[in-house]
Amino acid sequence: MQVLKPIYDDVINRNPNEPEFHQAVLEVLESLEPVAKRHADWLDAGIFQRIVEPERQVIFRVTWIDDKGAVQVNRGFRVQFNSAIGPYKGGLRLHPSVNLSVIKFLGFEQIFKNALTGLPIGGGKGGSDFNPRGKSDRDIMRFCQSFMTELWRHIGPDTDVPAGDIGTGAREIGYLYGQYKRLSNQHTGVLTGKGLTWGGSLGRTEATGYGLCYFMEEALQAKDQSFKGAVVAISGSGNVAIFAHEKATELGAKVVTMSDSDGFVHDPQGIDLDLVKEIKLVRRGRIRDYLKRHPGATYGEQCRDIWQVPCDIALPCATQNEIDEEAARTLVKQGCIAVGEGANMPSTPEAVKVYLDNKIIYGPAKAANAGGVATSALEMTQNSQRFSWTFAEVDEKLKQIMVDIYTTVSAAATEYGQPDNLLLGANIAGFTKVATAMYQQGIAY
Ligand code: NDP
Ligand code: 2IT
Repeated sequence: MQVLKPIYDDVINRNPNEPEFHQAVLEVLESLEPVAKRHADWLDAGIFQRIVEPERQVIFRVTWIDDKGAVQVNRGFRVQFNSAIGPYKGGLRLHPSVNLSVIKFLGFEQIFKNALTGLPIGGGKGGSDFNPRGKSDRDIMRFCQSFMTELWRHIGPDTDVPAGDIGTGAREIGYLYGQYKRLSNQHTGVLTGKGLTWGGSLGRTEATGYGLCYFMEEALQAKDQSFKGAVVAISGSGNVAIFAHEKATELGAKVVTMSDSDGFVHDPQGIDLDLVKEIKLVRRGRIRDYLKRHPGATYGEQCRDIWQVPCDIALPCATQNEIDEEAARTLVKQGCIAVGEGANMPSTPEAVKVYLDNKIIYGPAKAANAGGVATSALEMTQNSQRFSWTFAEVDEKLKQIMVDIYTTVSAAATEYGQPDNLLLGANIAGFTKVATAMYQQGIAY
């Protein structure tokens, strides 16, 4: 990095103790160096400095009373990063590891991902360090209500539209929406991932995992490869992982691993998805329970050892930095030909270098997992029209969006001289759209 190095240094100095945010910014700025060299106008207009600074950040106290009557205090976040091309849009993460750095890295990535969808949505992210694990439905409800009691004044269907992420699924969106409606006296598309009888879109639940497979199938076919007959390793067993498994299997692959934060299962016969759905979605249990019904499978307690299982295609769908350099090298050594990121930033920068050096077909998160937020934008469209599309209509649109993202990203990578580097292509194509909008909208003095 040369031209953009001072901007990166400034990010480090002004945002101390935010390693995940630094990591996400570095990855994008490195890709943008050739863009900065071509665009003196964008440098002059301070686009690069502006895009790494959130437009607004809200941090708030969330107090709630647990089942035992004890007072609990959590911290809530909403980072409204960039609204150049549409209202802020992005999920809410509920996990004890949540802090400002995590929310800022996710919000920053979201800007470019959302631009790649081709739909009018800006970038934002939020969440809390609340730990939903082991909590009763009533605890979850009281937390969500208290969280929304502050958040509601900062969001709106044309301002900022939150959705799900880790720890936030259909149940939480329901409680959040109920509280928003109570406070605002309005029934609007202020959240996505809503229930199907009150404004939700068919296909949103499946969209991130399905979209990941549509994107990867396109990238694989460009290299005369396919999911058909492939052995696939998936990490995670939540929303993204489950529907990635479903679509990969439909496309002819055999998925042999899934995991949660305690460990992973390896079933060489192919993971029984109905059982995983029952364990994780119905019972909210642990993935190790899989062995009770499939004693031929094995269980490993170290999540990262999942990447030692030989596979043709790896789909990390759990969390950030779950594949490091060593895991990436193991994947390559064992014959893995493709990595598609369902999770956000699941690969460390060193792991990404291993993929690129070894000509792995690499689908970076902001392109490969954009199907979820794209379908959220389709939910917003349906809400505005007060109309709903069929599952087949939504799924067809999702598929086309993922094919279009692949085409856009691949074309940008080719234009900048590295046709196989989809990360470079995704960063440049996403940035170009947002930068153009920011430039045209002028500078606020
Ligand atoms: P869920 O909460 O439904 O599932 C998360 C899964 O990942 C669970 O199996 C969870 O295990 C596991 N996990 C979470 N944290 C860790 C950790 N620190 N170490 C190991 N395993 C972990 O979330 P989603 O499926 O929605 O999200 C998964 C990833 O996909 C995230 O990176 C998210 O940002 C990204 N994503 C989600 C989209 C969506 O539409 N939902 C869209 C685009 C990206 P456990 O059950 O033990 O907690
Ligand atoms: O990371 C993501 O893109 C999401 N969690 C989905 C966000 C959304 O608004 O649907």
